[in-house]
Order: sequence, then C-alpha cells, then structure tokens
Amino acid sequence: MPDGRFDVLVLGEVLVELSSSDGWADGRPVRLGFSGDALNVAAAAGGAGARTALLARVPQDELGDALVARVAELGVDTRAVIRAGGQHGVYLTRADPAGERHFVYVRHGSAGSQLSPEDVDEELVRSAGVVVGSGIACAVSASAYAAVTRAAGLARAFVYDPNLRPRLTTAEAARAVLQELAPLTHVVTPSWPGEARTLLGLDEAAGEEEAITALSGLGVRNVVLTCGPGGAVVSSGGVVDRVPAVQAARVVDQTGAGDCLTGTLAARIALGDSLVDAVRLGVAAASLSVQGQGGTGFVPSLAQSRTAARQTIPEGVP
Ligand code: KDG
Repeated sequence: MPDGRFDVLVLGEVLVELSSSDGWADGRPVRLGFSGDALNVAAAAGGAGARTALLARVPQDELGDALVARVAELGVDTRAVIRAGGQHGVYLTRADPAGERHFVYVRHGSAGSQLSPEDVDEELVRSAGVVVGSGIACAVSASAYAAVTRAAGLARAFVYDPNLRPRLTTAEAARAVLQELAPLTHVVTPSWPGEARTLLGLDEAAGEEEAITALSGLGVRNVVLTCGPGGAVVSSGGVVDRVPAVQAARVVDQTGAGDCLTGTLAARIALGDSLVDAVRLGVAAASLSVQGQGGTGFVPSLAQSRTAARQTIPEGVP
C-alpha cells in the first residue's frame, strides 16, 4: 500500500470508454478513452491541486497497462490500484452536448465491479483527507457496495455522489443505498432536480428546500445540489448559499461534468477551502470540462478553474 497521506482517495470502477462523435453504426470511428466516474473524479481532484489516489481493480492485461499509465498521466497516484484477473468494464457513449443520453454498458462481471471490502486498506482510507465514493460503485455489485460502505465508515470525511444510472439500478435500490450511507456522509452531491427528486421520492412540485430537508433528515451533514447550467445550491450548518453558474465557452460533451465538480470540491475541502468556495471552483471546473469529449477529455488545472470562477453568470440571466 502507498505510504504517505493523500488529500483525496477515490474508490470505484474505471471503465474503458468508446466515444463516438457520430452515431452508432458499423464502420463508424470511435475514440478510445479511459473514464468511469471514479477516474473522472480522481482526475479532477488531481487537477485541482490535491494529492489523489485511486482505489480500483484493473485487469492485468495490455489494455490495463495503458489504463494505469493514463491514470498516472492524469496526476493520480496508482499505487492503490489492484491489478486483477477478469475483464474490463466498457461503456459506449456519444458526444453529448445536452447531457441527456444514457450510456451503453458492457460491464457485467467486470474486474472493476469485483472491488470488495478486503481491498479497502484501513490505514490508507483513514489517512486520506477526503474519501469519495458513488452510487455507481454501489450499483455494480454487492461487494463493491460493501467496499464503499466500509470506506465511508472509516473515512475522516466521506463525499458521496449518488450518480443514479437507471441502466445499473432502480430508484428504490439507490434510495436504500443513500439511506444507509447518509449518516456516514460529510457531503452529498446529487444533481437537481431530476436525480434528487427521484432518489428522495419527491414530486415535481418539490423545491430545493424540500430536497435539502430530506437529505439532512437522512443524516447527511452538508448538501450540494448540482444544477448543471444553474450552478449549485450549498446547504451547510443551516445556511443555504447559491453558487452561480459559469458560462461554458464551448460545449462538446457533458459526460463527466458532475464528476469534475465533485472531484474539485473534494480536493478543495481536503485542502482547507470552505465548502462554498470549493463548490464555486467545482462549478467553474465543470464548465471547462465540457469542452473535451469523454469523461476525462478535458481536465482543467487549478489555474484555469480559478480564472473561470471569476466569470460567473449573474442570477436571473438565462
Ligand atoms: O458521470 C459520468 C460517468 O457516468 C461515465 O464516465 C461512465 O462511470 C460511468 C458510468 O458508470 O456510468
């Protein structure tokens, strides 16, 4: 296990990404990438200045070697990556400027989904400033869910992104996971309105306050509702702040934008920023990330995110 202390530790599954700028049809070109929400988050955390490690199972083959090399190139420590038997998890995506498409998955039984509590090194987790896990990891297998639960219980500060994926789980199952993890969670980052309403069983008329009340009622300490082009809403210690959006100069693909926000946020709170400042930078980083194709197609640096954060859109401007 790596020695030394990490600001951020992310656990989950890294996926091979096949991304098309066109449709899916025989003979069309695709772009090979490495992504998955865990890597998207870790890359963003590294970009935002945190010493970041990734805990994931990656197959022991040539593609796995290239994947691990890319993780390192993204500035993420790979010493906690477990090289294992089994196959890669893959997802197919298309450049998605509107952020509306579902992915096609080829991941059932993948090596990454076999992450288990035994893989979660107690010392590594306890020493990290912030540990990040997601609903995707909890949905891919019972053992990965147990790994996330163990890490959340050991973490000094656990950040949970529900990342509800209807092709991986049901709203009911995702709600049960949220209920179990909520009391262990320092910050939860659901997207608003769709994901939060679905997870919390709220109807169309429910507003942000109801979502915050419901999440706080489950035992979460801090709530960040991510509102895409609407910025974010932060609830902490009974105070609610609205973080304005940052205009994206160029939108190619929204895949991984939410992960970029979460990773940046995790990095900045680990490094001592207030939650609101961390979210402000996360919103700015997410607005930059959409200019690249794929989940890690563009990972902003801290300097780039800081510059973008100065260009918030005033409230009320469509
Ligand atoms: O948030 C983007 C991720 O959903 C994407 O990178 C693929 O991790 C992925 C998943 O499991 O859907």
